[in-house]
Amino acid sequence: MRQSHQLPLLGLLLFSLIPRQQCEICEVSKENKTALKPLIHTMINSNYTKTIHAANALLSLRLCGSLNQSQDQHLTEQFILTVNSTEPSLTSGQLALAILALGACKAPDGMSINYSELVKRLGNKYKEEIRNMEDHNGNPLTNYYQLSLDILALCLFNGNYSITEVAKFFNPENKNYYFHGQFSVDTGAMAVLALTCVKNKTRGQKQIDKKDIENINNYTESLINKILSQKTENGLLGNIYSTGEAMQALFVSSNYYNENQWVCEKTRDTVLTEISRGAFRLPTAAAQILPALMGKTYLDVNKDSSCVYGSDSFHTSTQEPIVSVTPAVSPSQIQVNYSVVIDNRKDRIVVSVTDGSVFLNVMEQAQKENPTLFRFKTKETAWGPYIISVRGITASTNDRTYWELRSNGEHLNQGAGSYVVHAGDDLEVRWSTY
Ligand code: CBY
Repeated sequence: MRQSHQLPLLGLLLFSLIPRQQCEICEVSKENKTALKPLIHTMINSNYTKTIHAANALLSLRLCGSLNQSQDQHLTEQFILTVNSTEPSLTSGQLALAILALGACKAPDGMSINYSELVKRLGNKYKEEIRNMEDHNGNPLTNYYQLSLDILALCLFNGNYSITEVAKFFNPENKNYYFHGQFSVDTGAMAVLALTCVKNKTRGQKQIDKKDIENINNYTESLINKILSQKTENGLLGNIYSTGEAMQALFVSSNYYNENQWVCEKTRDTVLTEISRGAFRLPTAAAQILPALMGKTYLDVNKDSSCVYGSDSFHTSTQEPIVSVTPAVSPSQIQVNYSVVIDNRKDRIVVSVTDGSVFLNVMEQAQKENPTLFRFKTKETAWGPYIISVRGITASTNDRTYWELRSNGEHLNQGAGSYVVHAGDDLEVRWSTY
């Protein structure tokens, strides 16, 4: 055999001997990319109740190169204005997400973003989270998902944080990773991304305590195992809404698990089926699943790398809406049971709502019929309305209390504004601790 023929073979042999890559991905093939169009369409054409709730979508769209240049210019410009005017009232995680979105790639021409100021403010918000944990029995102002976002943004944008503190707080046994004793895959995934960034950054730095690095390595491994232990038969990680970020976590830590522990393609194909069933109609849901399907992770955020721009096929609202077919006949009424449960007391009402109503509509109807028993208040979030209080009893992160949504005895995976009720459902809001 001539040498020129041997070279490719030798290359192949060497390649097969290389240990598993740091980043193992299974992005959607070129031919299947059209399956992702509804996600992009949802993110671009949604009406966000507040611009800050578009942070996740902007991050995702910019990271995946799904905008054209003028869309990027327009959306980023609007977003900068919002961040600057609302910054004091943002939670730490909201500001972290905003920084990630703005710095996903190089800012459009003519826009100056004062990253160091934003990052300094994020550092302060992160400190307030830690202070709250010290004062309130280890409970942060928000939650560990947001603390992980904070660390991720501080790490990627050269902010201040203590590695020793990270190594102390992000122990997988910490109660903040669990709701009702169940490991939160969303939270664990975000923590893996944050810890991976921190670990990557310590490479080559001599003054770092070896013990901290060892802990961070062990914690990452344990978090990955916990995420994989929540794999369902059809390949989802946790539930459909945690799967995207869990995939990102698995992409960046493939040296912590074996090939036989996770078949990425199976997860991806289940997600693609769920897209066609309309599971990602909320822009935030779409935003959190898209990067993984495009083979991207939040660790790819880089304010100095040029943005990639796609075609402008999603520019106008002339695009067909994804579903929403208006029925010719007026919708029929259905009856559902609705209860407010506080400890052993249960107040029940039967209400009639139009077919296709969501949980929130049922609560509104009950409130109308009996405000004394069924009055409630909501707060807008990136996932839609969150029930903060019922009958004057208000959820509290310091006490780890909240109003849990249940249907037919089961904990719901969707919020009050999304869960479509069925005739005869036994709906419940239950005063719970997590
Ligand atoms: N984002 C956050 O701060 C939220 C982090 C998150 C882990 C989030 C899920 C995951 C994500 N990807 O964004 C989260 N939920 C948290 C932390 C919480 C707690 C909020 C209080 C706190 N400590 O900050 C709490 C109270 C445990 C909680 N979620 C409650 C609920 C229920 C809300 C009910 C209500 N009162 O309105 C509900 C509906 C569960 C229930 N049956 O009661 C709920 N969460 C759900 C369903 C969800 C998923 C939403 C899915 C959907 N399609 O709507 C979720 C994605 C999410 C948002 N919660 Co919480 C988890 C999932 O199912 N995979 C950062 C910020 C900047 O945006």
